Amino acid sequence: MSEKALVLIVDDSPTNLQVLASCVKNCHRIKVATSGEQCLQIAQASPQPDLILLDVEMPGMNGYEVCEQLKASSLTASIPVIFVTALQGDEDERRGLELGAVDYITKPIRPAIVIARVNTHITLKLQRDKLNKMAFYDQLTGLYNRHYLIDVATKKVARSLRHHYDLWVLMIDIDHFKQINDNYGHPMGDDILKKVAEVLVLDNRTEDLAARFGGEEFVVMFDPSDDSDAVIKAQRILKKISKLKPHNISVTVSIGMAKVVAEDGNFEGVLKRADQALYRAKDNGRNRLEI
Ligand code: GH3
Ligand code: MG
Ligand code: MG
Ligand code: MG
Ligand code: MG
Repeated sequence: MSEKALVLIVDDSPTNLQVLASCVKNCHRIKVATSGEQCLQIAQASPQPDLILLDVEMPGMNGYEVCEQLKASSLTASIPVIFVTALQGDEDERRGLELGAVDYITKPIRPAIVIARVNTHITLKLQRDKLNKMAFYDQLTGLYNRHYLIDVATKKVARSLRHHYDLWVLMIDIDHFKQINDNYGHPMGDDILKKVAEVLVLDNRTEDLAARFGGEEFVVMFDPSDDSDAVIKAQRILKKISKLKPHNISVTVSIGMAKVVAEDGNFEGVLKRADQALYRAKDNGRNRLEI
């Protein structure tokens, strides 16, 4: 059996809605929509459905148009769609599958088959979600991982160079973290990594990026209104972390910061300069920032 999920059932006929709902509702939570337009609205809102059962023939937008729009938006593209329709022709089915639907069920429906197919696709969807989460996020801190950072940061740097707006990179490294591990144990070290990560997340605006670069090193990227705004943000992070005192342990970080310039060429270039600045911050006494 698949896990309990949220299924959106879309059909203009109340009778069809009822029949489909009675199939699915024992296994899953359901939402219903009576038009294509309503389906798009519900699909975008949180919590998003894990699967959509979609009628084809409806007044207003038909199911094919709805499916096309769902697949065109990054917000809804990963929601599996199963057409449930009276259209029996090969051509109709081919069209539905080509538009990105995972399955095509014809009416009159056979409840046991509907449930089996729904469960199969929900299992696959939830597995895919889990894999995506593992691919993008650091398990310990919940921040983006290095792999995702490099992917997104590369694009961010290219965009900032093309459109000539400022983009800053902070390389943040916990001071004497090895001693913290040695003195208080690795599990305590892990907890401190989480607490430091929380500060970075809370300080961020939604468009900023915070990632765990590795071990006890973090990268933050953001586009401030001006250079002093960038320094203020870095100082604020320094101060917030030094005031944390998790478990009454004194924890500080050093920050190296760099603004993307054309000579950097790419993310690797600007990251190298942020890393050099970090070395200076360490050399100059730690718990400080250098540009
Ligand atoms: P510095 O101020 O020069 O940065 O000193 P440091 O001790 O922080 O630097 P160093 O690079 O020598 O040590 C980093 C330590 O971070 C060593 C490693 O055991 C620890 N570390 C890396 N990843 C983790 C982790 O996931 N959990 C814990 N608890 N420790 C980690
Ligand atoms: Mg219909
Ligand atoms: Mg380090
Ligand atoms: Mg080190
Ligand atoms: Mg360190």
